[in-house]
Amino acid sequence: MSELFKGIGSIKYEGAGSKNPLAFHHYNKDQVVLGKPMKEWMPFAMAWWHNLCAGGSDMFGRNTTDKGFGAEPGTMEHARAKVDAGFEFMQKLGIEYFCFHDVDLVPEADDLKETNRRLDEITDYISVKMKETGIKCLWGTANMFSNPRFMNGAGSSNSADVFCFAAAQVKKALELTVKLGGRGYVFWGGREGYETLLNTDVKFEQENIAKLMKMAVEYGRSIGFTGEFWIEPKPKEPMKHQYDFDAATSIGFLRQYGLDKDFKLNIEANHATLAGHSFQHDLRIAAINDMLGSVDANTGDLLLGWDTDEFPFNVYDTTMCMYEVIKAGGLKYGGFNFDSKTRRPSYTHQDMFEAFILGMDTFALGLLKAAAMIEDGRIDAFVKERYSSYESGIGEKIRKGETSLAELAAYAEEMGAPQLPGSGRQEYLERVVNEVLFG
Ligand code: XLS
Ligand code: NI
Ligand code: NI
Repeated sequence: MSELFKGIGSIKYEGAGSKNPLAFHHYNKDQVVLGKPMKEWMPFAMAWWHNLCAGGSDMFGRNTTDKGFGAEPGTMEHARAKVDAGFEFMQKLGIEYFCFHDVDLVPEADDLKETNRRLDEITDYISVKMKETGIKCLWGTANMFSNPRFMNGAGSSNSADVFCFAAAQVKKALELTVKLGGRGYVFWGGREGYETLLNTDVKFEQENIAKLMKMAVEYGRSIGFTGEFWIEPKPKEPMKHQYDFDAATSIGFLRQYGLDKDFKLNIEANHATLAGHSFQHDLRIAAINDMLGSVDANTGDLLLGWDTDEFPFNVYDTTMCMYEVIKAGGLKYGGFNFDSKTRRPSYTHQDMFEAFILGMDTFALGLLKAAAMIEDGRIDAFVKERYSSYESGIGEKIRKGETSLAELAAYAEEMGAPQLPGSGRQEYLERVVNEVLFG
C-alpha cells in the first residue's frame, strides 16, 4: 500500500518555541501531568465520518476536499482506501483511537444483508490494520438519521418497521464494536425528537427509545460487550426538539427507565452550547452524577446557531473541560473524539493534519493550565471557604440531614437577621484564571 499523505511525516513534539506548522508545540504525549502522561489523560480519537468522509460540502455548495484517496467514492475499493488513509493519518499523528458509524465504513446497499456483508468485509480489513498499528476503537454507533427512512426518528419512529430496521442496525453496530474491541457504544438521538406536538405522542416515543436501548444493553452484554453505553445529548438539529436535550435531561431519562447502570454520557462541547449551557456546565452535571463517560471534542461558533463542529482552539474552554475531567478522576473508558471538521475553505490534506494538531495542542494546553489551576489552589480554597458555614453548628446539622424545619425555624427566630452570605468574588476568581493562563 502506497503512502497517501505524501510529504507529511510523523508529527513530533517540538516545544512551545517551534513555528513548524506540522509539529506539536504543546502536546507531548509522555509528559506526566498530575501523575499521568498526557496521552492517558486524553485518549484522542479520530471521527471516521468527518475526517475520512466529509468533503466540506454545505447546503449551498458541493465538496471542496478530495476524500477519494485514489478510489471511486461509493465503492468497496473506496471503503478500503479510507481505511488506508485513516490508519496512515492516525499513525502519523499518534492518534490511538477511532470512532465510527456503520455507514461511515461502507456504502450502504439497498438491502440490509448486503450492507452487513460489506461491514463484515471492511471490519476484517480494519482488524488487520489495528493489529499492525496498535490503534484501537474508542466507540461505535449506528447512523439512524441520514437515510430518509429515519425522517421521524429511529427508536421514536411512528413506524414499527422503521423501529425494526433501527434495531437491526444497532445489533450489527454492537457486533462490530465488540469485534473491534470498542470501549463504548454511543446513542446520539439524531432524529429522536419532534417537529410538532400536533402529530406526536411524546410519551410513547420516549418509552420506545428506552425499549430499544434496553434491548441494546441486553444484546450487547450477551455478546461480550463489557464497555459503557453512552447517550450523547443534543438539544436540537436536525429536529427542533430532541429528547436528549442536555446532560441533566438525559440523566433523568436514563434513571426513569432503569438504564442508568449501563449508560453514561458522551458530552459534546458544541451540543452543550446549543442547549444554552457552557461545555463545562454539562461536564460538571455529568461528573457529579457519575455519568461522565466520554467527550466529543469540538467547539461551536457562538455567533452561529448550529453544530459547526469546529476543531477546538479556545484554551479557556479546554482548560475548564480538563479541570472537570481531572476533578472527576479522568475518563474510565472514554476519550476525546474529535467530532470536528476543517472549515470548507481549509480543503487540503495538510489542513486535516493542521486541524488535529490544533485540537491536540489546545487540549494539551488545557490540561496543563487546568493542572496549574488546581496546583495554584486559590479557586478550590475559595469554593471550600464559601460553603464553610455548613462545617459546624447548625450548618453541619443540615449537611448531615440531622435537623428539621421546626428546629431551623426556631434557630432563625433567635438569630435575628442573617449576615449577607459573603461576596462571590467572581471578578477576583476570573483574574486568578487569567493569571494561571497568562502569568
Ligand atoms: C452530531 C453528533 C454525531 C454523533 C455521532 O451532532 O455529534 O456526530 O457524535 O452520531
Ligand atoms: Ni458528536
Ligand atoms: Ni455534534
